[in-house]
Amino acid sequence: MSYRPTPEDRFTFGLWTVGWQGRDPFGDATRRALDPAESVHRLADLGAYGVTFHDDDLIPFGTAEAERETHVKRFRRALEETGLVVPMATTNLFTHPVFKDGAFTANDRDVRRYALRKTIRNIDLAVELGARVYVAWGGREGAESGAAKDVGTALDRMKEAFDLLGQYVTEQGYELRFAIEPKPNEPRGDILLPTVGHALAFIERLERPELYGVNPEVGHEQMSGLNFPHAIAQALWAGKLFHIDLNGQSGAKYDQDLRFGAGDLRAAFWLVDLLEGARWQGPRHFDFKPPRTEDLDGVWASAAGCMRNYLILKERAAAFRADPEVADALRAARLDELALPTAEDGLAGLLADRTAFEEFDVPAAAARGMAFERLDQLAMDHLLAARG
Ligand code: 3MF
Ligand code: MG
Ligand code: MG
Repeated sequence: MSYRPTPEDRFTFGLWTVGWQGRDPFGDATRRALDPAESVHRLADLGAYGVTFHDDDLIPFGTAEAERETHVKRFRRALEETGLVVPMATTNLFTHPVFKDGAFTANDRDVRRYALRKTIRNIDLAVELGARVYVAWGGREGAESGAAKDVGTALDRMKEAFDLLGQYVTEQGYELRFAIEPKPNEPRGDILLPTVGHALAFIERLERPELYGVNPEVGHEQMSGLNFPHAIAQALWAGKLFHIDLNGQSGAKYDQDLRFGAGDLRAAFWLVDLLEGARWQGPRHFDFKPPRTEDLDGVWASAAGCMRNYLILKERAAAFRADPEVADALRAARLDELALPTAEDGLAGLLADRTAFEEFDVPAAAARGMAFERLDQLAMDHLLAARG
């Protein structure tokens, strides 16, 4: 297997990922700026399928109206030359100081109105460029101190914002759905809608819940010490996985945004196993940061590594699932039994069944081994290519 990506693999990258210049809270940029058209060409050469962007990645903040089209044209030409597509776009509501206290939930009402207009303006462009998903990451929606944000009221404003955006796309007849991206902290001390679970619960309170899903990011859930494949499994179960941000993270610390496969490799293996097993149709989108130690060659090596690692893990997961010994171990671990309804005989049947309680052999059931260790070692062997 060559692990060479092709557009059929549906790998996409944010312009801001390879374009990250390495500026962090402690240090200046270590790399020059990349022209979006240059990134499009380089990513196409590497075998990517598409690119995504924040409004400000494409059209620098404050660009005069007359100049906007020049940037868009250049980008569009690069897309045409390479065949790359734009499945998703998003709004930068976090870099400019005007958003220092948030956008949709800023205490200042005029900032909230401005944030909505900035978003709507980019939604028009996103649709024009063919995007079907619009991501919303509320990085500045939060607080560093207790009384500064009335969380219930802020959630009212968040709901108001998403309902207005839903109304806008409905009235325009756009085929665009929203994907909310949770993150627990950074840049705010605490961010609203911190995990996939919070976002899923929030969505059900919106006026048009069917328009909204989630865009979970590997490292963001892991920053809270959560199991990312489990979050994705629940989002899939709820029919709410609209998009995904793939990257790497080592434990609960700052948002490392490592290339996919770095960091928690076992979580990456189970994630790919889950996505491929579910026949996930959406793009495999990378939201990573090539470390600031790298020059531009290192940036492209890092981007290529994201795709290569996905393909390696896809192959490893397929080998795991195809192994007859794994099938046997899955049966021994009674996964087939988990798939059976607990009470297909209904509540009355359950209550009438003496073997379910009065005659249930509790000590025997407690003594049964689950055989999970053999199963997990088989997974480890496949992950490490230690099974021929
Ligand atoms: C920050 C992020 C964001 C979002 C992006 C929307 C800058 O940790 O993950 O990247 O992904 O704003 O897609
Ligand atoms: Mg991140
Ligand atoms: Mg992200």
